[in-house]
Amino acid sequence: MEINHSFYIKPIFIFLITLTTLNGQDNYQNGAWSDPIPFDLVPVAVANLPDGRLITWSSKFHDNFGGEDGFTFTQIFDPSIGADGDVLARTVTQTNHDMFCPGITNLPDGRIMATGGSSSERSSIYNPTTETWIRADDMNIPRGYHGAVTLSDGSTFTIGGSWSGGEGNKDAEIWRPETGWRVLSGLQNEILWNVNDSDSEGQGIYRLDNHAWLWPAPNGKIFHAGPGETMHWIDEKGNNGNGSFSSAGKRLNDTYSMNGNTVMFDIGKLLKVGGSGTYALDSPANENSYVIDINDENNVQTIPTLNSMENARVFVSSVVLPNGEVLIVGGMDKADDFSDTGAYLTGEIYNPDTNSFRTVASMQVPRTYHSAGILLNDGRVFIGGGGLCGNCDDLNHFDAEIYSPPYLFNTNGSLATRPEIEAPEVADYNSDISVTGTQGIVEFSLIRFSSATHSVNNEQRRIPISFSENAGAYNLTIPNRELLPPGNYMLFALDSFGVPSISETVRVGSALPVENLPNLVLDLKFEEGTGINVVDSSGNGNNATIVERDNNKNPIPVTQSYWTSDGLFGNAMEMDGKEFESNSIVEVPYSDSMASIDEELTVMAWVYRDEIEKNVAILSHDYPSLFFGFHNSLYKLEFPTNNGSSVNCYVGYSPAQKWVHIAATFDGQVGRLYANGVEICSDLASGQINLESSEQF
Ligand SMILES: [Cu+2]
Repeated sequence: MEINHSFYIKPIFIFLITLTTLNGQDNYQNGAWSDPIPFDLVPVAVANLPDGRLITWSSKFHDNFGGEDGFTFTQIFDPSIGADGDVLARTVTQTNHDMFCPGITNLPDGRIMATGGSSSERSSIYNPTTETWIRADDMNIPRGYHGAVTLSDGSTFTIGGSWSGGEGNKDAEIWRPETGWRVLSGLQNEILWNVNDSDSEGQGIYRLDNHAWLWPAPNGKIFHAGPGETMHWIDEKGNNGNGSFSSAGKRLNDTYSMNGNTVMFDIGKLLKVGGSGTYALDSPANENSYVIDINDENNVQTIPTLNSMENARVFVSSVVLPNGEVLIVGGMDKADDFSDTGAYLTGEIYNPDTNSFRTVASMQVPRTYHSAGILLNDGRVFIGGGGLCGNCDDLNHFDAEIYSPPYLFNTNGSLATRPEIEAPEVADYNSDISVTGTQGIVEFSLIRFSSATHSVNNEQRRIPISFSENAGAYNLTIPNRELLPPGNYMLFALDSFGVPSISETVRVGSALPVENLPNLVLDLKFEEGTGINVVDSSGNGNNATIVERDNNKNPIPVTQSYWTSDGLFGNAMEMDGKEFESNSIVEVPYSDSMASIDEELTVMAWVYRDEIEKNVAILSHDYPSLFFGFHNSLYKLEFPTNNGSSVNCYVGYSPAQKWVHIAATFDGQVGRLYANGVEICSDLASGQINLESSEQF
């Protein structure tokens, strides 16, 4: 009995030891996956938040898509809870925007912008500080599956998107909080494909302008890398501000690669993987992989990788790692949307030093169409979702998995000790920052906070940072905005074993001011939030005062606060909306600089009207010597000139319950009204603007 017993124990003991050792080597070579982490929705879209958490969302359903009823299921994932992270309660976002299949950008101030998709003209912005989505101004062109990216000046750029809001005519648009959306008529969606692409794409224009790969480049232009055959340089400022473009050649013999992707893993270097010749229809995945070097504008180089990926993939995610390697994960062998047949569970890692791929550990759940992968701020990788197809039960993946890359392990498979760093929260361009930390760090890199859906993540980029060390005190040199578009970055430090730190969040740069306006007379930002003074930021000292008046129009002490923190960006003023006998008004005294307005005038404002019944003056002076605002449902610019002519622009435009950007201009010949960047009224007039009375504005 006893002998038998010991005989049994011993082999089992040896077997366990062997398994542990193999497992250990396995972690060090192949990395390791968590078990699936359950979600209450299919996470189709995902974005990094400044505190390390992720925001994920599906559509107006948690398990399906279709229609555009104006809300979205969202869920926050917190990787810092427990070993594998945890998911917070599911919420429903009401911004009149079904954010399924959007463009996503990470704004310079850390907020997340989602545009178009099922609600094809809408824009919504998530504020991680207040943990709420707000509605932003509508795009001029409705779209879904468009390409979107943050530019080096902080603007959001978008192009294409015939999947939603009608086919074709999806010209580029650009957005700034100060000016709203503006169409770039020189950049039509047709630039995104050539004749070979349209011959290849079995679903026509509906798909040809989908998911553009867009990269702000070291030369300050936008590099369009695919998925069409021909690459382009796009200059959104060219052609008098309407946008211009030129060919940057082809990716050698690569073909149309829809639902493949590119990722910037080093300065001006993109890795291209995967894709297929048609969006769906079981079109086979292609195995063409290249490094595209865009550092020389006149000599864009496409270099084939040394080997191909083991698995040619479509609907694939690429995630750049702190050490410059790229994890290729998910996808399948053919473009069969809403199927897991042919899915690849094995991950592959591209190593830029060897210019080749190797296979690594396999996850448990297929991640095909409608899956999304993204880097976590601790150097692990999140991939979740797949499906969102209603009654397709086993294809709906209400979960995510976390990958720990090999660099997190010792050779025996135990978790490696990670270097530690402390960095400032903000950094400026072309200047140094001081970072303290573990001695002997050999590499620093900044990886931009990003966002992913439908295989595309145009926001992620890794930029290595040069530095010097003095016994754990590091001096890092932050390069220019062309390399680092403004926004939040993860600062990683790597030790001599290649083990990365947990990252520090650094806000790099900020959006450029819209433009230097030497003739700016009055600029009220309404940021004060308290009191009765409103500061003029134009430099002319036209500071304003909040005034209440009695029934005889005499000023009385202000009785209440008209401030709200619910502005489109920051604070705003809430006024009663009465044109005459208003009891709340912001008054600007008459001054030399105001009186100097004579030949030309531009007035712009962001406005949110609760209702359309009232007359609202946005800027008026000694009525009717100047009126800009709303007469009930009419949008209006009116003033007489000094020679008896007058501008009388009236147009039926009465937006309510949403933020709109309104503007009026007069150039000495024509008065014009704009709404969200589109001209909607004009009226000829001659003579000069005549603001002679000394009454306040
Ligand atoms: Cu989709």
